[in-house]
Amino acid sequence: MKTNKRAQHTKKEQQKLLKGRIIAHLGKALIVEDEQGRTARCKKRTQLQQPAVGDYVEWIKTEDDAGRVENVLERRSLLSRPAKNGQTRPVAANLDQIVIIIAVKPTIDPLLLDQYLIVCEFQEIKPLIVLNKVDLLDEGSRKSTDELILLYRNLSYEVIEVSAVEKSGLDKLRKRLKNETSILVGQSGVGKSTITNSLLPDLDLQTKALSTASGLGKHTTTSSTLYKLPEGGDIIDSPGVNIFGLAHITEQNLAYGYREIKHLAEHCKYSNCLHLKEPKCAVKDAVETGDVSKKRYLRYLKLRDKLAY
Ligand SMILES: Nc1nc2c(ncn2[C@@H]2O[C@H](COP(=O)(O)OP(=O)(O)OP(=O)(O)O)[C@@H](O)[C@H]2O)c(=O)[nH]1
Ligand SMILES: [Mg+2]
Ligand SMILES: [Zn+2]
Repeated sequence: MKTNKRAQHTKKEQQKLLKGRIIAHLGKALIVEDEQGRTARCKKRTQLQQPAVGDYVEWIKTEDDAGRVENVLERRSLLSRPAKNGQTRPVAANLDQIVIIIAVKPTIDPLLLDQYLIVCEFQEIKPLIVLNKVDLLDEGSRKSTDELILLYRNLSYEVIEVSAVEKSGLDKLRKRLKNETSILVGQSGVGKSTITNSLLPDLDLQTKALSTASGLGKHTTTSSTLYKLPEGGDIIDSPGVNIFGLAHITEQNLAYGYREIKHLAEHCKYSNCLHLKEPKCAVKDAVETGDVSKKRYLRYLKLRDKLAY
């Protein structure tokens, strides 16, 4: 009798909706962190939309360290990437900031940089540009890099220079990451994981907890993972692949993704001007006078081609 009661009680307890956050997506498992900082390996309710790293969720415990995600709570932002059949897949949710890492090695790809910035403008998520590996700069690369940085600073984008290996510039970066949820993005090899490492004194611990929770053994950076910063806030280390794209962006929004074009567009003769061959186009005029960078404008045209409007 007594035992029965306890069993019932336990069952009730287990059905209680708990609050948590998705911190990784490993294999088929969703790793949920509860409000006490404990992790559990979860499945999701069959009908539920795919949760993303950073999602706040309601979940129930089905075993000691396992459970099922029942609901995804409202998101304040969502980053997705194109998937098969013209669909999109969520990459990370509830982001405040996208930290775009560039480095001398692999060579900076300004077209990729612009694409990340367009996503930031479009999704209204704060961008931060970080130039890593400054220890590798020589006279030649310093000059071309400075030119590029100046272009973006003149557009009011913040650029921070760091060396994750020499641990320089990291305090400035820490300040900008404090109390925010940020995702690190950029080409493979620019140093996202090394930066993550140098910001987290307890990375080993956090990684160990993850591999235990997932039951997958050693954790590799094949998927995005959320880590807690000691100063408050979180960073998501993402794999270097093309984690998001411009798949569903309209022609007009692509143009607005170039903030200097957006600022000038209201002065164009036509309100729907795409700044191509239209007469009295304020953007093209500004490119002529040098007020708008020709390089950026050409990249805008190149992206239009790529998206085949
Ligand atoms: N010289 C120098 N090398 C660095 C620096 N930061 C990272 N590296 C090296 O760059 C290489 C790639 O670094 P990762 O941190 O793995 O790059 P990642 O961006 O995480 O790459 P993916 O996970 O493939 O997307 C490693 O060999 C690092 O040691 C730096 O500040 N200076
Ligand atoms: Mg990595
Ligand atoms: Zn125009």
